[in-house]
Amino acid sequence: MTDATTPSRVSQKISAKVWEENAVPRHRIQWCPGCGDFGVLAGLKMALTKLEVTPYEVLLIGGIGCSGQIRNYLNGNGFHGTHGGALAYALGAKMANPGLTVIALAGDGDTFAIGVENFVHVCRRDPAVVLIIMDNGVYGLTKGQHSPTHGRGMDIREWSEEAPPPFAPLRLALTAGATFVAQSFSGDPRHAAEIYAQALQHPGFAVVNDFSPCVTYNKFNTYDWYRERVEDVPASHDPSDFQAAWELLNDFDRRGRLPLGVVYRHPRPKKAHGRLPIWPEELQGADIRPLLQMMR
Ligand SMILES: Cc1ncc(C[n+]2csc(CCOP(=O)(O)OP(=O)(O)O)c2C)c(N)n1
Ligand code: SF4
Repeated sequence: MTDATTPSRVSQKISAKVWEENAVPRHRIQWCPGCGDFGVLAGLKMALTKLEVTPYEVLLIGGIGCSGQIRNYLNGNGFHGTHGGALAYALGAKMANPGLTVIALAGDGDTFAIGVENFVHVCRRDPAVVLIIMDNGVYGLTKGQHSPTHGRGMDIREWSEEAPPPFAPLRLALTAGATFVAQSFSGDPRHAAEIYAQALQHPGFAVVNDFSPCVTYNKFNTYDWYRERVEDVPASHDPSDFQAAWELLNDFDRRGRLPLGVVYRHPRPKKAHGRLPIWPEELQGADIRPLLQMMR
């Protein structure tokens, strides 16, 4: 923690249970049985436990969608924002309190449709915030309409104006300037946990696109469909090489495969939050009570 107003880091061993206290109990989780978002929840819990992060050090920001519910299923400070707004809140929270570990948890519709301008500009600004996208190719909460990532793996002849070609999350993140770009799969929460842990340790904006099947509305991109296509980023890949990251995506596309792992990690020296205006001094001693009163 870098902020004098927040408690110092507890160095005791953190058990996974700490992430379940005060959270909605497992039997009351609203997701459909088998939803990919369970894998993200498990992976994130593992990553936070492994890094011995405590709930009071974390701010979890959910978007609106089935995905955004994940925030309620974990202990920790939380905020449920508007559809498409998770990253705007994340950026603001990080600027106000750089000591917080800020994790935005959003759907693919949330991120790449209504929230796409937030996504692009947060990539440019590069705050030390983690974004995990639960990418299921549909709007789950509103009953399965096509999202921008819909159609992944479809025959090119099936694309039409109504169903245009699917969005490419990793390519957009790279182009817009994200400094950590990775992909995971809910069907393998242990592997996802490793990726999340790396994202949490990254000193800039970390994007993890997680293939998180919607078992109710997306009958095409199923767990089996993914299992047949995902492939680990080869150990020989140098994620610090932007050109190599782009070539890797080209190679996977050509072979009809989907990369899992860290595709790009900018090699800049660690200078936490150096690229972001931070106002802890201005905020210290500020009286926000009138503002809160006004909003009641
Ligand atoms: C401004 C606004 N527009 C539309 C909606 C309706 N809405 C709620 S959730 C949702 C889509 C959710 O899809 P996605 O972000 O992919 O998440 P998922 O439910 O698949 O996890 C939409 C369009 C809303 N709540 N607010
Ligand atoms: S509708 Fe889809 S995304 Fe929503 S909880 Fe059910 S399986 Fe998950």
